[in-house]
This record gives sequence, C-alpha cells and structure tokens, in this order.
Amino acid sequence: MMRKPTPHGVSRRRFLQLSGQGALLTVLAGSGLRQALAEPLTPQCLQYPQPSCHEIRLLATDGFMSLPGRRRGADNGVYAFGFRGVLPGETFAGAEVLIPKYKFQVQWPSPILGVDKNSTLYITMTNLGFEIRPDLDDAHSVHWHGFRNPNSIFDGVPEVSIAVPPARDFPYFYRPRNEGTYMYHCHFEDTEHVQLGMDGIVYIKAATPAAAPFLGRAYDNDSNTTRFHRQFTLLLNEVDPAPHDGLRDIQEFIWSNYKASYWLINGRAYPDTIVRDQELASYASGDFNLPFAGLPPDPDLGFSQPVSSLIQVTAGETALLRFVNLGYEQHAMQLLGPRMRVVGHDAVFLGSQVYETNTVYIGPGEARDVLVTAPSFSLAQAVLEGTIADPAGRPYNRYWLRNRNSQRLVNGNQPGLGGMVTQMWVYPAAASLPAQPGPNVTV
Ligand SMILES: [Cu+2]
Repeated sequence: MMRKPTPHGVSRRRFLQLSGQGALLTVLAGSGLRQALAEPLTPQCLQYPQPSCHEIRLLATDGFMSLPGRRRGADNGVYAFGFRGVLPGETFAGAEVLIPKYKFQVQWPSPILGVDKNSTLYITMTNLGFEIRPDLDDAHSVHWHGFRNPNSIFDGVPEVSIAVPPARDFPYFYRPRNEGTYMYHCHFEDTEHVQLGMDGIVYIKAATPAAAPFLGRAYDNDSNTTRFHRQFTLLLNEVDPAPHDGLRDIQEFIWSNYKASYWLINGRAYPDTIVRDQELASYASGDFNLPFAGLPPDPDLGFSQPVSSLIQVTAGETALLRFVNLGYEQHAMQLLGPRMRVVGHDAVFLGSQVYETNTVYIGPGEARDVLVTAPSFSLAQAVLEGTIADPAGRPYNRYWLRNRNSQRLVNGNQPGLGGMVTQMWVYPAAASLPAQPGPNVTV
C-alpha cells in the first residue's frame, strides 16, 4: 500500500517531460505555508485525466511553538506536532529532499486549504518523523472532518483505513461537492495529535462567481445573500502545556487531567493574534518571529505561527469569517460592535434559518460561516475623532472579537488581557485597502 518516497509512480524524467507541456500554475495566493498551494498538471492528474485536477502537498513533523510566557526563543517554547506546506516547485519532491529541509519546522495552524467545488483533488501527505522523539514511530493521517462523500481508505481513520509511517507518503483523493467551511486533522492517536497541533481549516469555494467588487460568495443558490469582499479563517483551540511538556520529556499524560491554560485563534494568543503579516519579522514581544534554524527568514517559510487573526475591512464591505473549533471546549465568540449574520453551520447553508447575533456558539468539531458588514467610517470622522492609525498611517476604527468567557482571555498565569481575542479594524474608503490575495492576508 505504501509507496517509496518518489513522485507518485511517474519517473522524474517522465514528470519533467509532462510538466514541460504547460507551466505549473499557482492557483491559490500565498507561497505555500500560510496557505497551501494547489498545483494543477500533476503526475496523478495526468495519469488519470480529470477536469479541474489539483494536488496539494502536506508534511507532518514536530517542533516548538511560541506562546506568551512560553517563548520559543527563550528555549521554553511549547512542544508541538503539525502539518506544514511546501514552497513552490516542491509539491512533488521526495521525502529525501523534504526531511532535511522541513523536519522539526512545525507550524500552527496547518496550512489553510481553499479548494474548488467539483474539482478533483489529491492531498499527498508525507510523514517526516519527529526530531525530539526519534523513539516514537507514530504514524499520521489526514481526516477531512465533515466531508460529505468519504471513502474509508481516504478518510484517515487508522483503525479502518491506513496511516502513514515515518518517511512515507500517501495521496488522499477527494471530489469536493458541497461548498462551505470544514476542518482537517490527524486521526492517529487523535486526542494527543490534535492537542499537539495537527489541525487546520479546509473550505470548498462556491462555484458561482460574485460580480465585482465582491470577492466571492460562501454558498451557491444563495440569492446573493452570502457575498463577501474579504475572508478570514479563524481556527479556535485551547492548549494545556502539560501533555506537550510530557511528550517532550518522555512522560505519560493522563488525559482526564486535561486543563487548558491558553486559548488560541489560528495558533496564536492575544496580543500575538493582531500581529500583521509584515510585522512578523520585527515583532518585539514575541518569538514566533524568530526564523527557524537553517531556513531563510521568509515571511511564510521562517515562522512558526504565520497566520494573523486580525480582521481588516473597509467600511461598508462584508467580511466572511470562517470559524472552526478543533479544541475540546465549546466556545462563544462575541463581536462587540456590528451584528454577525450566521449563514452556514457545518458547511450547510442555513437559507431561511440565517440568523443575526452578537455571539457565535461553536462546539468542538463544528464550523460556522459568519458575515459581518463593517459599519460606516469616513476619513472626516477619523480626523474629527483623532482615531488611531496603523503603522502605514491609515486611520481605522476598532472592534473587539472575543471569547465571552473572561477566564479564556488570559495567557497561562501571565497578568493582563490574553487568550482568544482579536480585533476587527474598519478603514475609511479613502484608505484604499488593497484587494485581498488570499484568506487572512493582512496589510
Ligand atoms: Cu498525527
């Protein structure tokens, strides 16, 4: 069942011949780690020709994450597992190339996967093994949680399927049919591997385009009620550092003792949540800005937590917030300001059941599609009110998006505000925010 770590049964020479027939196109924005690349014209797609065929590469490995009070650079980071993406040109590289480069370079959250409805999709996952625990020969798998037409061999549940041992890879095959927001995670020893960080957001794009200035829509057949200008994926998790430290130190953890002390959005706790992409390299308070040893300080490649949770939007625009909860607690996310319009639960369009609220309740393993239209805010108002400006000099109005449980607005035993809270920055039209090239891209 397992194949050698070579490019998918097509010889390298044959693959180079085939790929010479057309350029490898990057169909998604981002350079592969914040958001996974989906590359067309792959060996699998050529071998079994299908319309709209794409391939994504994921790598499973370990490393250290940086949370407030547990900074990676201070040698006290939080031990973690996770999936990584690859850089352009590496989608079909063998494990012998990827292990020396990416092993021990874990990232949170796993890459955002945005895929086309009715496409043919291969996700090839390679297990790079663990650097800190070479004694563990844990396998990994990819489970697309909520996928509507699963085939057990590609569903990632190891007890009824297969899992991928170290230094091996496996191509998962999907036909995404139902648009909406989902999640994926490792299903091997899943309580441990999900808590350790092997989870991410996958969404299926609606097939019907939305006319400019809209960027897209959340659902097809929506009577134009789910159109949005910008989109943000928000992965909710909690972390109890004890099992992370136990794994690092070869100590057993009793899971009924689980007690979280960090609450995260996209793998970050406030104030890290609102750090923008271009601030990563100079962010003084954190150490997730430290480049990994041996890797260049590339904004996507070099950082352990590359996905910002800051929501930036122009007044009057609609933002799509794709909430996913892969923690073990229910969360209630409250937006202090404009009302939220909940249009989807677990990748199902609510239609006549769409509701407005200021608090979104979301249980473990659940997803919510939420639209927020930014309130009006003019440059004149900004000047009049002496509003704060971002580092580029653009004035903005600020709304808090927070967990409504105050006990989850802390970072361990650190004083002050922390945890599962971020902000929505609303800019006047005159600020001319650039169009968003991909989800969660901040300016
Ligand atoms: Cu795993």
